[in-house]
Amino acid sequence: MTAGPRIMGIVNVTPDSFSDGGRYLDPGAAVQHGLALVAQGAAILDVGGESTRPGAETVGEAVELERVVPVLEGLRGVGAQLSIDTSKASVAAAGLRAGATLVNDVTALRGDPAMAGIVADAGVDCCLMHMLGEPRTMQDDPRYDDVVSEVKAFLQARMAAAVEAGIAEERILLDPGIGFGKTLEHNLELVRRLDELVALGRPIVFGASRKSFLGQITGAALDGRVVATVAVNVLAYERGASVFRVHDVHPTRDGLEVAAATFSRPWPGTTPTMTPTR
Ligand code: PMM
Repeated sequence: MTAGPRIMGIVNVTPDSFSDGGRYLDPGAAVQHGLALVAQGAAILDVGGESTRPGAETVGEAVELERVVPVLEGLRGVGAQLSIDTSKASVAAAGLRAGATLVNDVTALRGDPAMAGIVADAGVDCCLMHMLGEPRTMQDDPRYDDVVSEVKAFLQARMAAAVEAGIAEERILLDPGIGFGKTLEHNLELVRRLDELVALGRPIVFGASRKSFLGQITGAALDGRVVATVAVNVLAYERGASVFRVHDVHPTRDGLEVAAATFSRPWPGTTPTMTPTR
């Protein structure tokens, strides 16, 4: 297991994701996009068929399966770990059969009672993310007494529940859920105090790519947020994040290479994680 930052390239097979919705709805286009992200330096590809942007409606299982399975099958063996971004156990199971070895569940195993068992039985990696509320309403006036302490307590509890369900702790990644029920100030506080989440001992996944708080700071529209995305990812690396979920892989890789050359760090945890199991 090499230390150093890992980039998770985003492959959204959706008509309505906030920044790239509709662009890769065709499976062939999504596979080509994934290949390009690997060539740019993505170690992981996160394939999702349901948008979780603020206000998004849920999609049915059949639609989600139809979107993600052909894309995962087309990306199998391309040299990156494949991640399935879903909160449905049936979609996760199909994704694992199609080659994924990481389940990225934005509900942290709360969305579907069968999810924890699927992950435990398959022995694969699993990302547990914090979200306040649900995507449809999460940005309606989110409030915390102390956002970092509350996110930390949540992640600790979800990690305990996952272990209780039979998921090995070494397989777990944690994510503060940037933009999921958080104001601009909440997101910035999470970056400033990310080291408090790193103290949980598991790799931290950081997903701020092109998100609206970056637009609030810079005034930039979606595709003008690349530099802001690189900047916040470099800051998160410096504070201890390990996995960087982004749309813009090449510029993020350049930024993280500089950050990692300056502050090298071992991979968190004692046991190797995130090695493809098949
Ligand atoms: N953000 C989105 C979707 N999935 N998963 C994790 N683990 N962390 C995130 O921050 C995250 C996610 C929403 O962004 P998108 O619409 O660009 O995929």
